[in-house]
Amino acid sequence: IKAVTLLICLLVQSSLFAQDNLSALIPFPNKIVQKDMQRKFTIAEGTYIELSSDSLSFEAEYLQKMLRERMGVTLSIKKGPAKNGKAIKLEITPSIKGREHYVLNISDRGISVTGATRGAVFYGITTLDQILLGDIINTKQRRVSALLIEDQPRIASRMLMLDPARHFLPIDDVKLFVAQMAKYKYNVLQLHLTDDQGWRIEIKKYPMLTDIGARRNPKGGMKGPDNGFYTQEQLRDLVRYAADRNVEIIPEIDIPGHTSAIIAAYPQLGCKHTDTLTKVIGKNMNLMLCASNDAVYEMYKNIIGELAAVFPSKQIHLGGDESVIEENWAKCDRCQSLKKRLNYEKDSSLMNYFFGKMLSFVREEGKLPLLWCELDNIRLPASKYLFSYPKDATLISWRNDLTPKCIELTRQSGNPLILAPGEFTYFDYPQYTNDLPEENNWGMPITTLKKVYAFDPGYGLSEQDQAHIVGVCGTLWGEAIKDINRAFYMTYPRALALAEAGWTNMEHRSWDSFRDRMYSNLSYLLKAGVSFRVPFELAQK
Ligand code: TNX
Repeated sequence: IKAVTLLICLLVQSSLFAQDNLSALIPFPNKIVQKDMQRKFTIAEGTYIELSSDSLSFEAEYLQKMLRERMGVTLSIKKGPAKNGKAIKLEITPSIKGREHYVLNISDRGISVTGATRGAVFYGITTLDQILLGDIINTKQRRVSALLIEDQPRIASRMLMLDPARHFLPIDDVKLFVAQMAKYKYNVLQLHLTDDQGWRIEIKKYPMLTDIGARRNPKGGMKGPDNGFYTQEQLRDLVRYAADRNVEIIPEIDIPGHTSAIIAAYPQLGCKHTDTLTKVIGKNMNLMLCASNDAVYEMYKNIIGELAAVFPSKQIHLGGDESVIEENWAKCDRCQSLKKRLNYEKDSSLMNYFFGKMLSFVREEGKLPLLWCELDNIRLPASKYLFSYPKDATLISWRNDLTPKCIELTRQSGNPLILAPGEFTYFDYPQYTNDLPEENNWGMPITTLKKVYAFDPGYGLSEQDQAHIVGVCGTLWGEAIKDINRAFYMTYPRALALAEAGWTNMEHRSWDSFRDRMYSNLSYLLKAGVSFRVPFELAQK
């Protein structure tokens, strides 16, 4: 039924809307200099892909494959200047300012894609890909209309978050996810590697973390969806795969809450530990690492060391969300004496002690910390007894009601902020009434496609007041995500809307235009085997 409805939807839409060289561009570019559309570059037998240096060979092959799929031609790849000028040139031009700023120039004599980095050149290619996707008739005739695009993003970090901790996703599925997000110019994947339901990264010094912690269902061997982990080798390979597509992987190991899996493997790390604990992995345990236990710090120092060696990202995400202090630290004798010794009034102030240590391990590895903007529910104004974020931490906001507070907190403190407000960017929220066959974590809230598109990462603040907002993140918690099809279904098409919210300046954004540009992208996703929710409601109106 879904497929038939989709086809009808696509047919109706494609007859209603123009198919031209701008009609599939998502995110929409920030600067387009439209040229005479009658002038066209024809891709013929002798046309080849020319690259300025070997460092662009991945991009050249990516372009070659893309042209083969779109136009049925296989162009050869050469280094150095094109003899007859009939080339698609890829070039690194250091003088272009901006790491992701690309210039795509299509004239009747050739095409050039330039930028200061490989990532920028890659983005020029993804834009060209969408030009061909939209301009059906010219593409069929192997022609591309003249056009000049000089484009760069509004927001530096355009992120999606995957949660293979709750349900394991095999590494090849994570790669598929990365390949798709890269097409829409997302540049960071936050990988939530540890939680109550699973420990998903091999740590060589502590094999029990995965022997026990990666098995939510102790009967299932290491087979998914509940069991499984990534070897460091697999993760290194993933990092390279993503880097080729200008995607950085930021690993998250969530502490001090969300730690049932590690505590199941090493019960002595928790505040309350009983013999029954060892085999139970899963939420509702409300367990926390014990702030007063030196073994916790020793172990995490080593874990962070191994993590830092696998992921070249400058940042390590240490979580910090949803700690149940009352049930853990407040009831733990050793924590209470530590609190007295430190002269703290509140149990929550132990967070300062806990993260003081954990963040120093991150810094020792030459990395910067990332934390959920939630510790102690950021009850403002911060007093010395509450947790205060160190200057080098980037924060990521999540709960709807906390986002304005987080913006204000970071505006004052100067900490960089990534926005992931639930009502705009949580992709585990339903997309439309009753569209979730599986149990949903959240119940009430619904994040429609239109709502995501309405997201303004500047929150309507003055340019100065939003200067510290460095990222947006589409967050997909995994409690109800049993496999990659489900992950895609919840992510798309909402991720298209968020991609544009993160990349395109407000003055170039329009819902009507986005909606029209979305349809050809849905047909692309269908062909690529990427599941998505059909936004029936848009066609019905
Ligand atoms: C809260 S949002 C969480 C996640 C859960 C989610 C849904 C956030 C920082 N933490 O651990 O997956 O609720 O249950």
